Amino acid sequence: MRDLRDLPIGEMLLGMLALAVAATFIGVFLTVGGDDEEAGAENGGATSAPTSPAGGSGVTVTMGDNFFEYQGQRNPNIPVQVGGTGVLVDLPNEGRSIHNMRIAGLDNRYNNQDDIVSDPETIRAGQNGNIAFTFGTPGTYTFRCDFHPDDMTGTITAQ
Ligand SMILES: [Cu+2]
Repeated sequence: MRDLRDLPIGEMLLGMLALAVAATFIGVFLTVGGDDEEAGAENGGATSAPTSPAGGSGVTVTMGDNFFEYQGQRNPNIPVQVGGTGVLVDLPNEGRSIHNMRIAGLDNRYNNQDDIVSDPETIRAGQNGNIAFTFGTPGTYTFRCDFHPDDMTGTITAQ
């Protein structure tokens, strides 16, 4: 090191190295800071401003890109009571994509007559939909988004 420092070219190289290291650190800090801000904004958007339910049982399931969210749980299980006057679920679409909810019904199969589909069937970005159902038989019923059937799923347990 000593020998290197004595040489003018060695000094220059060390100086450049120090500058490069400093620049890297500053760059990293700037990058990390930027990411944090973006992530915070996204999280705030997803969790804040709950939409007040229009009525019924007051259940709100938020739709994002691409997930269902209920009480902070993604692709949730939603417990409901068997029978009664039924359940009305509000479905605000807080994402940018179109979404919907389709409940498979008693046969646990999609795209047949006992399916229950959200109103409207296609809920656009920023739009509110809902879905109403009554389960007279205790059990676990699956639901999904028709547009993102692999990503957006969940279950309703009637008991
Ligand atoms: Cu979807």
